[in-house]
Amino acid sequence: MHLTNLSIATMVNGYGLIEKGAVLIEKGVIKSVGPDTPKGTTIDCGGRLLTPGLIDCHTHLVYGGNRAAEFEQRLNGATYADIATAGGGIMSTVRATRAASEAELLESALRRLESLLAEGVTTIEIKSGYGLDVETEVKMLKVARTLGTLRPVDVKTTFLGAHTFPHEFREDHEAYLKIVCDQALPRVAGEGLADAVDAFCEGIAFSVEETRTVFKAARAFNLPVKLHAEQLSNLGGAKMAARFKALSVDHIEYLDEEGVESISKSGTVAVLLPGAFYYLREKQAPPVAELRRHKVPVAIATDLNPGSSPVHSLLATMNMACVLFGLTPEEALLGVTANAARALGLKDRGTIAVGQKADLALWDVKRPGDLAYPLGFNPLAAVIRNGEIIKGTLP
Ligand code: DI6
Ligand code: FE
Repeated sequence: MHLTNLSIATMVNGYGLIEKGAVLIEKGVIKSVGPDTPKGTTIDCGGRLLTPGLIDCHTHLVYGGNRAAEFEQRLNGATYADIATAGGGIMSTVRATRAASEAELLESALRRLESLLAEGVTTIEIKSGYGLDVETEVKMLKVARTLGTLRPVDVKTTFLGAHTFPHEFREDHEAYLKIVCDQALPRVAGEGLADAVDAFCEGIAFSVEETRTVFKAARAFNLPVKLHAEQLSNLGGAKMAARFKALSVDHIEYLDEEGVESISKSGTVAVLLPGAFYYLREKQAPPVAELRRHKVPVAIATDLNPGSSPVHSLLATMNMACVLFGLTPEEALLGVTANAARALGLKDRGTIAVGQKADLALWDVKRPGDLAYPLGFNPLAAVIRNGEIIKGTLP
């Protein structure tokens, strides 16, 4: 397939824009990219914008139940932490997810996945963490894997058994840590159900020490780690994660400069989640200036989850990252392409370059800056995955 008359945002060094460019795809891989050299059969794309397929590198897409009532409670004065402490929050979704069958989880997750795919997403990360017992964690990860066989999308799974302490283990953290490290992890790793391990390091969840225990166990199975860190307070989780060469630290609104320095040294990606910031009406934005100063790669993601971020749009997330955190549209697009790939440890995607997987999105816009600009408008024209058109039509 030889596409011509494109504006190509290669995402190599920023936009890496090639005007009037062409891309040759063979066997699912990008064979050449550069200024127009039309020979042979070509497809004229009418000057449309081509970007890498979008990557949502942090979601909790698989879950049971609904938490709209908590949205109301928060707007009536309760805080996210109040609701969690009273047994709602994550635990409310845990109860619903335990009660749901695999088929039910699959059906509701498919619906959400469709929203993301409609905007050019070709790779998505999905976490467990609403089971908090071995069987339900396994059930969630299996559903996540199945999603990737039912729709044209690559699913990367993350084991988040350390999302919070389930109520039955509220007073005995050690016992739950044993279940996570000695039962769930060996099973999940043994069945190849997880590509990474995550934890929620926060006052209302796991301490830095407890998280370290989980990370040690993950590394023993050769699984890379990532962390929900410094979302509501600065506990120093990101600094500890850097010592484990974490793929990413996510949220990080309260990360201080010392923390930024340590993730800069470890090559860890900073994943910003403006949806959660927006829904929880947080005041403290992540340290964007420090991240820039220390040249930390920044990704952004929906954090799609029923509690803090019922956001089903990566384009809207790009817009929120610009408006709420002051990212430039260029940084926002890097955040859902090149840097999102990096946050998942994927080297074969996220840019348009020779040898990269041909996962591409074609947009009815002329400039890459047009993608983060509107809210609630979807200019997607077509999606190519592994070199095949899976959505829309090429002109
Ligand atoms: N931070 C989040 O954003 C999700 N998990 C986490 O640790 C949300 C969890 C939820 O409220 O269901
Ligand atoms: Fe999250």
